[in-house]
Amino acid sequence: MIIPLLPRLTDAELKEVTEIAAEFGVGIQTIHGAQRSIYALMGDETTQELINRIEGLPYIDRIDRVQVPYKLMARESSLAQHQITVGSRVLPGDFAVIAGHCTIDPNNRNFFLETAHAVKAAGADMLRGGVWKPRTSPHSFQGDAKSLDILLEAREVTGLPVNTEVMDFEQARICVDAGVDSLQIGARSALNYRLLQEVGRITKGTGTRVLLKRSMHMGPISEFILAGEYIVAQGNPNIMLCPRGTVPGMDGYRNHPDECITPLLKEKTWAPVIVDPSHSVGKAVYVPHAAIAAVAYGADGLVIETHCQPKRGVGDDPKQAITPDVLAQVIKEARGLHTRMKSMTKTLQAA
Ligand SMILES: [Mn+2]
Repeated sequence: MIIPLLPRLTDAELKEVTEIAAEFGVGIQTIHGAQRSIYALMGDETTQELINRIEGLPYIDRIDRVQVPYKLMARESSLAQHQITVGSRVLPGDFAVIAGHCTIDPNNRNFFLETAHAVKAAGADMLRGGVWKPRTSPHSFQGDAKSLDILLEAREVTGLPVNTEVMDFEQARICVDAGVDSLQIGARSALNYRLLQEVGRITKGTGTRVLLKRSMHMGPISEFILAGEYIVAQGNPNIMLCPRGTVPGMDGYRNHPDECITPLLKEKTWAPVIVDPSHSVGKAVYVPHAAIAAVAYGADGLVIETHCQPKRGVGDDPKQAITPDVLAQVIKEARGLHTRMKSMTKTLQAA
């Protein structure tokens, strides 16, 4: 696959490139980032003749050939300069924190609003709240569409952008129509390639962020990055990768913590890495440790379950949500460490 880029092509130019590519059975996906536009030729086999034809066009500035299986997510991709905003933070570079309930209790609006104000005061940049939840048991609370109104009300009163999980196309459509700022694809859905494509397709050009969690069943790092590629290939480059622990089975922790993959992800892809320490260790008392470890590994941000009264929460909150007071301490430490890690990384790269 090859990527001809800059400057932005006119309609007539794009039509010409598209027609040439079509002769070789290759499609084109246009992605308009904040800084530049890229035109990705998508096909398994790209012949030298096709490359020569396109390279010969007078308005083509450059063609990048990407050799890894993920073409758009790769460090070598023209999207490598792409930046994503989370509230007032610009990633990569800044450090962003997403915090709030695992699940919004539709019958307890005040809890969520109280948490929303408190996480904002603690320094969070985005509010999380589960409207629909994938639960192991069909008898557990599954979430309620009414909670979306509570989430949007919390955004209104705090000014924080909001993130919520979607499990199917209908939920994604409802959220995009409602202007939800960030869609979360959960660990169980991260291997649902059809959903990844649909979410990428309907969020193209909307500015919607996608927080993609790592499936507990993903092995190689490339499998995680390729899941992100599904979304970006549909035209939405606003993707954040989220390690959240892999298979259950370590005594004492909910899952195997995997914040240690952060430097590997950052070496291979430009997408910001937002670590979820809550689902990784799964107990409030361990969450601050895992959060700070993630920052030491170079994370661009954290997503942390936080509840004003964890014991009265629903979903995962009673056992793993931290309080806004603890969140404030974690954020303070995390921001300081992130700044120090950035200068250390610069020193290492220069050495
Ligand atoms: Mn949860």
